Amino acid sequence: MTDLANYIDDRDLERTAGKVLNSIRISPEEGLLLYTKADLPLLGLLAGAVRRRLNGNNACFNRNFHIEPTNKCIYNCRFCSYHKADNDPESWEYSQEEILDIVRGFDNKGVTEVHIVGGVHPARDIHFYCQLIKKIKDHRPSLHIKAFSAIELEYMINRSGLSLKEGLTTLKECGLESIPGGGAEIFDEEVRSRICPEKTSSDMWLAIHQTAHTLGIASNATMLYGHIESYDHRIDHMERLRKLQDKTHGFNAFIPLKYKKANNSMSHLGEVSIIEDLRNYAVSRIYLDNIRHIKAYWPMTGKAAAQLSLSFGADDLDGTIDDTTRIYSMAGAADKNPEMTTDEICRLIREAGFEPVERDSVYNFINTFAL
Ligand code: V47
Ligand code: SF4
Repeated sequence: MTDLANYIDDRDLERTAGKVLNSIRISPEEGLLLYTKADLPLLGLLAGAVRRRLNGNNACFNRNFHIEPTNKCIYNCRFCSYHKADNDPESWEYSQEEILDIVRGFDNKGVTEVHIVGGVHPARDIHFYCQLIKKIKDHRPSLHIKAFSAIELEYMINRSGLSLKEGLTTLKECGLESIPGGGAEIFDEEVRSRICPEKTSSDMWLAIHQTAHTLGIASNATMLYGHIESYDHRIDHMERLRKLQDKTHGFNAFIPLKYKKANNSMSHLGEVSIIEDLRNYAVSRIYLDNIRHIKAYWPMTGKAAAQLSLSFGADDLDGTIDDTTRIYSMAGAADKNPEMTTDEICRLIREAGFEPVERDSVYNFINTFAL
């Protein structure tokens, strides 16, 4: 192998790069070194090596749609542009029948997953959501239900007086099959107390995912970055996830979420650059050596940046979406009506030099698209 010393003039960085290329886990200090000292081409090379080891040349996606039952929320996360007060003309609250109408609207489409997340509605409990997912399953049993962030779960389970294990078991029996990664934000307690002080604690977020994993419910994990956090905080966040994943192996994908500034009370912070996004994808790919997939969520990044991120460690573009989510358009994402056809998503992947693969919600491959 080419001597890394010819290309890297920092000995610690050279040693860290050598570890990554030899599949040796890096420490939190070495993760920090990558954030602070490695240039973009080096990060691309290292993340590309890890990505190839775990996922070859594949880039996957699924055919999905979202349902956001309500944007009314008991919390007031400072970065959130989505939640609205009860009497705000921009607030909504769909009944079960209205939600089923959305599901029925996809009856003739080849979607495989419905992703359900929304605000934490004060009056809705586990019975409401159990009934809802049962009705969806009755209507279309093959549709995978990926639903409820840990924040919604904590509230609905708490209200019902059940333990986490009992609450999640009940939801699973009603049809819940996997859990999305929202609500993680940044685990550092001090930062969390400044950006979302009322929200579910980091320990509780981790406990909910751990309990889900032990019950056979897979989940994702997110990290909200590009606001007031430091690189130390990002490493601490990923370290907590890596430790939990060593125990449970229940996380399917990690999704870095870039803070978007429109219409929320942290707007003055601005947004980080695409270079920072790519650096962050790369370090995440390298650091989280035990989470197989890194997702570039294109309704947030935009299509071009999602394409680029495939060369910096990402291997999953989420789904076709079909214009069913508002979280990011309300926070200023360029694409106000996010949707992609299978043909378009395959073209984007191929253009970036990768092989498109349609996956199901737990990452079994359903379809390759041989030319
Ligand atoms: O937890 C809210 C984030 C998350 C803003 O699991 C913001 O497959 C940036 O978790 N700027 C919800 N981010 C969305 C989410 C998600 C998305 C896609 C796929 C999956 C998955 C999960 O959205 C929240 C919060 O971190 N968020 N407001 C904002 N202004
Ligand atoms: Fe509510 Fe989620 Fe927005 Fe926080 S991020 S205010 S929990 S909708």
